[in-house]
Order: sequence, then C-alpha cells, then structure tokens
Amino acid sequence: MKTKEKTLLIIKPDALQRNLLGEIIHRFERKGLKIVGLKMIQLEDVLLNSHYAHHKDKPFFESLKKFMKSSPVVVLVLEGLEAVKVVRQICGATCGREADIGTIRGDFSMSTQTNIVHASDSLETAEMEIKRFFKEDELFEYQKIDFPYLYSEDEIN
Ligand code: 3AN
Repeated sequence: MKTKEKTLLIIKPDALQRNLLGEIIHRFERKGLKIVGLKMIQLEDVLLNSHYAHHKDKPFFESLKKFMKSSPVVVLVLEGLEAVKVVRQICGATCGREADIGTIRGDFSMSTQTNIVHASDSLETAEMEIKRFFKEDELFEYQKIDFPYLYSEDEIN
C-alpha cells in the first residue's frame, strides 16, 4: 500500500522570467498531482540560508542566493501517492544539460543553477520544507472529482 505524500516545489526566477510558469504548473496538474498550496513570494537571506544550508560552504552559495532573490518565485505543495518521487522524476536531474528530455529541466534548462525548479528530495525534507514555506492555514484539504479516475480502488483504500 503506497502512501499519500505532500512535497514542496519552488518555481525559480528563471522560469518566471522566461514565461514558463503556466507550462510548469500544467505538467504537474496533467500528471494528476493535486495542488494543495500555491503562492508567489520574494525570497530573502534568512529563508535561503536555511533552505540551502547543505550548500553553505560551496563556492556557488552566494551566487545561488543572488539568483534566487532576483525576482519572486512561486511555491507549491503538491499531493499524491508517492508524490516526492513522482515530482522529482518530472523535474529531472539537477543539471539541465544532463536531465532527460521530457523532464522539465531536460526540456527547459541548460544549467545547474538556473534549473527552473526545486523539489524536495525525501519525505523528511518535504515535511521540513513545507513548514518552512507555508503556514498551516495556507494548505487546503478538498475533494477533487478526478480522484477515482486517477487511482484504482486498491491504491486509495
Ligand atoms: P536538486 O535541486 O536537484 O535537489 P541540489 O540540492 O544538489 O539539487 O542543489 C540545490 C540547488 O543548488 C540546485 N537546484 C542549483 O540551483 C544549485 N546548485 C547545485 N549545484 C550547483 C553548482 N555546482 N553550481 C551552481 N549551482 C548549483
């Protein structure tokens, strides 16, 4: 029995500047992921320092933060069975030049830094990241009418 998961997606400044916002959201909707949170925010140092804490000693850290602050970003919480893995698959490998064609990065990015999206890499990270970016009352529980057509009964019961 697979579990229903929530995961965090950030649509980065390069996607907004390149008019890809609708295209990116469309890919997740089309797949069958449920949007349970969505907003536009301006990132700042405090949040970026915790979000990218694992990169703080890397040479690209300051440049990465500058890029992530260069325009607003759109953050989403996506829900579905095994959502963490599925969303990472749709995003593709970190470097756009290496990501498979058909993935978001493979189709729209030529870079490791300006790589269109961020997606949580594990269930534990997703829980932390969702709390970092969303207040509880910004997340929604609601019925979607396509649900019985997305999953078989044994997958959802
Ligand atoms: P992912 O986003 O695929 O989980 P991470 O966690 O290794 O990849 O990297 C987080 C972000 O840090 C990347 N999305 C990218 O924007 C940036 N980054 C990672 N490695 C590099 C690098 N070598 N040069 C520039 N930016 C990098």
